[in-house]
Amino acid sequence: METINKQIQQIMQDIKNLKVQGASEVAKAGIHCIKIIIKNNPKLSKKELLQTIQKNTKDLIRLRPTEPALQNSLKQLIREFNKTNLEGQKLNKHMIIFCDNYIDNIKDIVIKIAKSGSEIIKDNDIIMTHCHSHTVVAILKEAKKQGKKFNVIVTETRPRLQGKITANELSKVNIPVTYIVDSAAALFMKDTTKVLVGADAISLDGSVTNKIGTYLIALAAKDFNVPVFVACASHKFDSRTILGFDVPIEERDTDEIITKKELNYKTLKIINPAFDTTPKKYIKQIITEKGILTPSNINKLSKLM
Ligand code: RUB
Repeated sequence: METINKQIQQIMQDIKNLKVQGASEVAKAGIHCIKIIIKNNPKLSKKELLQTIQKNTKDLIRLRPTEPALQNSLKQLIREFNKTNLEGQKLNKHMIIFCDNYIDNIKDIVIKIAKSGSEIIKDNDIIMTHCHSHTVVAILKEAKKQGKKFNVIVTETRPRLQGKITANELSKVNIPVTYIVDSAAALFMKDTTKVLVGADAISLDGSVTNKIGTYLIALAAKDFNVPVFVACASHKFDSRTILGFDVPIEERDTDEIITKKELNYKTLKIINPAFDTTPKKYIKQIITEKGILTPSNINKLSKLM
């Protein structure tokens, strides 16, 4: 049991410290974590197992509060658990298969979005992207595979520099990349033909929550008439927004920006929000596995879920 607990703690730590990052990967890791719990607790009663799952689900969600994909995935898992009449070993087996299928489904969704999203990439495009989205990288790799010739501008993405991951992954498949600091985005917008970013959450009003700085890039894009595309699986729809709530923005440790040693803290406040929300008027299209939507018809997603 000790080793299992360590394994679960490790997954949670990896999610918290961004070793596992990007909404889709976080959702997959969350499901994987619950799968380990189910697999290693064959002797618990159905009620005890459900309580253990629910407790760990809460812990997982608290790690990254701006992640509906994680929340929706875990909710589906609990729904399936409650729906089935199975007990004991049969229940365990059923839920383990459910977890494996769920993870495969997330992978398939990314492949599907890559296929349809690659259609927006044209020869000679200069695409600006921000942070590291597995979905965006998949689209760009697919477009490259199709023989399209384009360049990508990658912002470094302060404070955790996930842009480095994007730049490396694209360079590895010979896509030309220009790596810039975030504050150079407006300067480089005049050369940009499209902005393509991922998303952590989609709201009922069509706004998109993604890595901090996305909103600023969208504002610059608007000024240069550059269309903004968002690649986003439908399970990132945040149903709390149906009730009128905003997508909560995760605040991270301020040491990610600057350490306490470096500044006089007496009159100073440091805030480190991980995400921001771009209003729908700055977004041209949202590429989902259920089709390419405009922000105005995003409410279709709530019906399709
Ligand atoms: C990553 C980020 C990504 C989205 C989408 O933020 O903002 O654009 O999560 O990613 P962080 P994906 O590094 O803080 O997790 O397309 O992989 O789901």
